Amino acid sequence: MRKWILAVAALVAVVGPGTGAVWMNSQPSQAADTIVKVDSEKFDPAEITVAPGASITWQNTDQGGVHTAKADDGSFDTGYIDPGGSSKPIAMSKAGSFPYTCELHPYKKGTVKVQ
Ligand SMILES: [Cu+2]
Repeated sequence: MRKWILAVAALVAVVGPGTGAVWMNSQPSQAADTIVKVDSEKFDPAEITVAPGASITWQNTDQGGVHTAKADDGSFDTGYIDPGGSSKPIAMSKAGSFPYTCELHPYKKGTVKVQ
């Protein structure tokens, strides 16, 4: 009985880490999904850095209002994001620093850095 338990423990020890590695290797695309939260007062995080080609999704955590994320230079615009909803993933293809605001609440400022 004790031998049997030891055999199972050894098997778990061998298989466990390997399984973890396989799981990690099967998730490479997840790293490209970056989420910025937006509510009535701020973008969170207000400044974010992503690699060229990565996508950002804005998530409206404000249950009471519509918000947007619109680049000052017009390079991206989420359009209206419903309360509790999310924008489409927006691909950041061009390198640079892109300040943006909420079209409806221009005092909210954020920056996307692509590098
Ligand atoms: Cu807003």
